[in-house]
Amino acid sequence: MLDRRKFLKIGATLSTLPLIPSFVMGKNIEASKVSLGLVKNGEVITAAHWGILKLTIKDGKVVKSEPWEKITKMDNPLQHYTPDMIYKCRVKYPYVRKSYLENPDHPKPELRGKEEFVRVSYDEAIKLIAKELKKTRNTKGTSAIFGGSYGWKSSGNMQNSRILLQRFLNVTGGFVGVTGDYSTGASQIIMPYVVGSIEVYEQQTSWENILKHSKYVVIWGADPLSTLRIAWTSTDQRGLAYFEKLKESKIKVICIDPVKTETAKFLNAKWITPRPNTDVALMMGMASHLIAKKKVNYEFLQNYTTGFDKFKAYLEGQEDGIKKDVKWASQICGIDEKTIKNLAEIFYDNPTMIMSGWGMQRAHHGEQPHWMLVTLCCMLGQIGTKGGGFGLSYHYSNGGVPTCKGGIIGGISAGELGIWKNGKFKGLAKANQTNKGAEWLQNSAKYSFPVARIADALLNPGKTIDHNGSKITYPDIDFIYWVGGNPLVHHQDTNTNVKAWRKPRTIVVNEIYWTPTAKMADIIMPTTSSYERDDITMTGDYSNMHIAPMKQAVEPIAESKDDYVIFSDICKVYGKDVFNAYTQNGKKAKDLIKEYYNSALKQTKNFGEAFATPMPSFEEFWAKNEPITFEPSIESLEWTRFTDFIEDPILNTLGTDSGLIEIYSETIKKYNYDDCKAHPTWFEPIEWLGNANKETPFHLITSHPRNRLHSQLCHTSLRDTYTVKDREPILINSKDAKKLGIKNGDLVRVFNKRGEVLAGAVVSNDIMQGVVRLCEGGWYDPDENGLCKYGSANVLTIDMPTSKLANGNISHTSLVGIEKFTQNIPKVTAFKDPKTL
Ligand SMILES: Nc1nc2c(c(=O)[nH]1)N[C@H]1C(S)=C(S)[C@@H](COP(=O)(O)OP(=O)(O)OC[C@H]3O[C@@H](n4cnc5c(=O)[nH]c(N)nc54)[C@H](O)[C@@H]3O)O[C@H]1N2
Ligand SMILES: Nc1nc2c(c(=O)[nH]1)N[C@H]1C(S)=C(S)[C@@H](COP(=O)(O)OP(=O)(O)OC[C@H]3O[C@@H](n4cnc5c(=O)[nH]c(N)nc54)[C@H](O)[C@@H]3O)O[C@H]1N2
Ligand SMILES: [Mo]
Repeated sequence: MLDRRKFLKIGATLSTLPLIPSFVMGKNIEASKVSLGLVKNGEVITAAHWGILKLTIKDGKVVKSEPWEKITKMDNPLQHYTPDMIYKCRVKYPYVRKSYLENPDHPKPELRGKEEFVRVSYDEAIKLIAKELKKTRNTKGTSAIFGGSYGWKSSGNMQNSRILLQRFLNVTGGFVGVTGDYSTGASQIIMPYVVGSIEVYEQQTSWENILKHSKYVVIWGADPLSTLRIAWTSTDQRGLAYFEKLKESKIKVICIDPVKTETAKFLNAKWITPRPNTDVALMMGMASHLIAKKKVNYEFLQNYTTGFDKFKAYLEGQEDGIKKDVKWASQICGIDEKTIKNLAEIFYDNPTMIMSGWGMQRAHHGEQPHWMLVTLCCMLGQIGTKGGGFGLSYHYSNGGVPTCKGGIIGGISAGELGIWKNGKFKGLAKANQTNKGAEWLQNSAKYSFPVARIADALLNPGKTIDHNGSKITYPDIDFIYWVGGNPLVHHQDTNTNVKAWRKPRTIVVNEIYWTPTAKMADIIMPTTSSYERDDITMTGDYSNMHIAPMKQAVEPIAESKDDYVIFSDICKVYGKDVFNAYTQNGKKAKDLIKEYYNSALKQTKNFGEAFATPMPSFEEFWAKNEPITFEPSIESLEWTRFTDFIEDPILNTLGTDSGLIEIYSETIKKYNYDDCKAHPTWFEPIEWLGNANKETPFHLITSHPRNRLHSQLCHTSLRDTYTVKDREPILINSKDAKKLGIKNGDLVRVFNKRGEVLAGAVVSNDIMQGVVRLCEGGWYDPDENGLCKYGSANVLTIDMPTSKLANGNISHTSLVGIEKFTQNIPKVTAFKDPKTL
């Protein structure tokens, strides 16, 4: 059973609380006027992606950081480094790059990332941003202003930097945005064609069902013990607790992954090692075997799917003369024929839940693996049952943890578009009005492009690309405003990306730390961390388990300001009207936080007397310094994905063209793409072990780092626990290392035609031969020749789309060479401040 925590009967315990001043209880007080002051000595509750935290404060400094509740035996080290998140690597003042300050019209963009910064006053910086933004808008139009600003920012529904930026760019006249994301670029586009929903961000069959009904759990290309350390809002931590229960159960676990992951080790799983990017072939071999063995649920295929016959013809070689049988599959994926057959039969003979991660769809032709997985699962016929089928989000944000009955808080919105005439603000466009603003809104959709095409777009304005059945023409971007993300680290092929980032006239970044992206800016605004401001968040993403106060713990560091304040202040330069539109007539952060809380409160009041978790007033909640915990309902504990469709496929059709699961898509056929056909297809990736050569014999996998959130926390002393000779660790098989004369702890150079990085060798049998793993998110640290001294994986990856359908990134597809580094060892400088004047 779920760890049922004691109910938080806040109302009942409130009277014993001495710390609430009586005025707090009064009605109709503006929240921003209710200040309890900062705690100088004591404890404060806040939250981060890595969970609800309890911070201990001594003499106004955070000295300790722990999880607010201990749910599992596993430690989550990300929770302990809050002091470093406040005090290390901070951007303390506003800065402007020297040439930009001297002449913003000829700012020498080729010097970005190399040149000194000049410290300026906050007011000067604000005025400069407003002036240059206006200039770009007037001379180049709205399509020259990029506000896509992808990134994981910090938790919090109010201080949501990306939305705050977009709200600001909207009110000042609009911007160019992006579609999709880096996480599930391929799957979120293909899945709607296949099952009518995106799947990747959806609640999964309840863990309670799995523990009761599954005989096998297959973890296919996922490392939930690592990736469940965080969540988009804030983790409720229950996903890890369920994996602990899985370990205690009799359920057998199989991990299919080139790496023996932490999860595989923890669960004592059977480890199957396909060559990277060949899972589609492996699944096709299994499918052929099931057909040969007559272990196919034809009734399921008949009732719930369309197009199996055409796919079967492809398997049998009727399209291309190649039989995709077990032998064929084995030659491609490197797994012996017997194992492929065994796996297929185990899946068919037992209630089997296949949990797939997303790494394998962040690969060339990344649309195929999950499409093929669904096809295989249709043949097994277990979709919609309590212990079988597939799930694409058990490894992420605690999918499968039952949804709680409670209130859901509101959040800041991107707002409405400002209408301007002859440089004057005329008010806000309402989305449903057919005025000029709404027109732009429609046009702006035309200018947004798939997020992972950013470098391509910057380098090739006006280029037209195919995307998901339509054509997109890149805008001519000349002004970038980035907040809450680290694109110089997160985007593929860093050397090309750096060239792209030297194209626009202006780049403004709000950052907390001197990240590689901050160092590439023209104007850098020092931003508070979430520990220096008030906010509020839910946890769990799917479970909606808690409402957590995120209380300011310390004073802002140096001259750092909240994103909300920075944007409000730029709006002021535009005029009072714009400021009022942005801030809803001067609302402070705390007023908005109270509004968001109250929208949840209102929902729970409608549940009536019987509701188990009554919410107190905002003022009581805030003063109490404790999260609210909601409880799951009986229905959600027993919830099964796809069950309605399975019970009645005619009444509860899927959102696909046919209403059924589409193994063959007539719509995709009409697109007539050479790189994404009408049914799951095996395509050779651009780089894989099948075309490895002497120069670059290894397939590089760039998994998500267990001890960071991407690049976040890289600058903390947690880094000291995993680096090798100060560098990002690279996992290499012992036999491969021996051949190359590389020993555990050696400094190595990893390279290909796109770039080179230094890394520290971790020699191990936890990775298959021919594959190396360098996790994404290491801070890019180029020397004068472009060698990354720290080991940022994207220096080596390919900046190419998955296909014309989804245009996702392919960060798990690339070949590299690796050798012992024998030259003079350069010092890592990624975590040092840039040169300033
Ligand atoms: N090779 C390779 N590359 C990958 C991936 C991969 O698997 N392999 N994965 C991709 C995926 S799935 C993702 S999601 C991306 C992640 O890429 P990002 O989301 O860009 O990575 P983060 O390191 O989380 O960057 C967040 C930044 O926001 C800053 N920040 C935090 N809070 C605030 C705030 O309140 N205000 C402001 N102004 N800034 C703030 C942080 O300091 C940090 O620099 O990486 C992608 N890149
Ligand atoms: N601690 C921590 N947790 C995180 C994140 C983080 O940065 N740190 N990032 C979060 C985000 S934004 C996202 S999008 C998710 C990402 O979640 P995922 O996309 O699932 O994570 P990855 O690490 O990219 O890949 C998962 C596994 O796939 C394996 N793999 C790679 N290529 C292949 C292949 O071709 N075939 C097979 N079978 N396996 C393959 C890798 O070895 C790895 O073990 O994680 C989230 N959780
Ligand atoms: Mo992601």
